[in-house]
Amino acid sequence: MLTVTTYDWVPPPPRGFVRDLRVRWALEEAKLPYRVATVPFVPFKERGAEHLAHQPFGQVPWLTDGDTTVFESGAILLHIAKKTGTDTSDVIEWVFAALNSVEMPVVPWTIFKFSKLDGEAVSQVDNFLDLRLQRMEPVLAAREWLTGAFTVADILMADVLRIVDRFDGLAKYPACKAYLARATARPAFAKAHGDQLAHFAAGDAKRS
Ligand SMILES: N[C@@H](CCC(=O)N[C@@H](CS)C(=O)NCC(=O)O)C(=O)O
Repeated sequence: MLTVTTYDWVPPPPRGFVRDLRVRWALEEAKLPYRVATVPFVPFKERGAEHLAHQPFGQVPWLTDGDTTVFESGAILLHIAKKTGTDTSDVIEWVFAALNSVEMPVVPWTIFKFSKLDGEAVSQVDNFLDLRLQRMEPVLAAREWLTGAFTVADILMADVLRIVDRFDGLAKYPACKAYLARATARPAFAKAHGDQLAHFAAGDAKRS
């Protein structure tokens, strides 16, 4: 049995975006049965040795598959792709592109958006992200999915673009927006997203 570990609860803002969503989505697409386990959402200093043994940065998610435990959402999705024989070179390159080329500016960009900061550093990160989206736009205008069929690379690229779209950062990029709409219209996304929201709502109930 495969086990995805996430937090037992998070505050409302990250709900629907916690990265166990990527893992749930990939497992739903692959039709692989899995269970969800939790670690307590506590301040970093209180995260236990068991948590750090699975995820050295004290984050989530990680996946347990028999005796194997995998952290980093990209590595987990490649592990799932390997199980389904879809870990081809073009998939691997787009997995890295999603995480290492597009998500790289998205993370600081999102921090700036949440904190409503402005200034020179913010403009530089805006420009960095724009450069990546300007290149993704013709790529996604020319194809339905990154490598022909829908794969884990699309899950990662779409999930990264969801973060940008949350702050309306795709307004100038209609092909990116249309690709995101195609990806999130998939039943496996709806199931993964709904399950994550229900999971954290159940966490609310346990806390009250
Ligand atoms: N590169 C990691 C990032 C993991 C990550 O950012 N996890 C967030 C939840 S989405 C987390 O655990 N945040 C709490 C923290 O960093 O203390 C991955 O893709 O798995």
